[in-house]
Amino acid sequence: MRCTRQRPSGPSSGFTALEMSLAIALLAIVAVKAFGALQRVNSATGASTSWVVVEDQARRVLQQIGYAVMGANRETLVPDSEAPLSMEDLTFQVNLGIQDGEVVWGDPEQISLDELRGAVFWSDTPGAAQQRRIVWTKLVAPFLEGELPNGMDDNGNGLIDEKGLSFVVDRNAVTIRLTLIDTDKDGNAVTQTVQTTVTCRNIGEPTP
Ligand SMILES: [Ca+2]
Ligand SMILES: [Ca+2]
Repeated sequence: MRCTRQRPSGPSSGFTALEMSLAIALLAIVAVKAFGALQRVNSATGASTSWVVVEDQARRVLQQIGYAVMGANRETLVPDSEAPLSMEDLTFQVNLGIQDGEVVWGDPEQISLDELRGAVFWSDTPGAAQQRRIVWTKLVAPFLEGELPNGMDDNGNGLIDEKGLSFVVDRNAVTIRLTLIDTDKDGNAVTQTVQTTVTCRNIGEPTP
């Protein structure tokens, strides 16, 4: 008796060309959707990261400026413009401690805005040959958030055309405003504005 092997038939006989085409098409659709979702997640993560970096830097720089101004002698603040005028540079001397019953004042220090570079600098002995200069940030916006260079107070804070860093002195208090701006990886602007008012702790004439 001769046995012959027959090819199985029915659903278990494997994929047909049509089924294979459908499967490939479905896989392609799933892959496209997954890639799109991944791109959206990456984009959101990038924007979030940029925002966090700018916010952290704005708060850190504001704190650095605040600490410096708190240690300054009110009488040494130059200039000392009051609202609606503001200034973007501040020169001062800080209290270094007591020696022989006398307050010892440090050399003049300056916090200044380099508008072209969008940078805030701290420096000591401004104008001297051996001046130290340290960059605190390079993300300063040309003007405070919401402000335009038009001779008007666009953002309603009582100041006219204030820059991305501004100081306003009111008796012993100094209000510091700062707007940082950067772009995320998609080219969208990321802006953070912070503000604080600190009081100069030291009143009185510095040592000449
Ligand atoms: Ca304003
Ligand atoms: Ca304006």
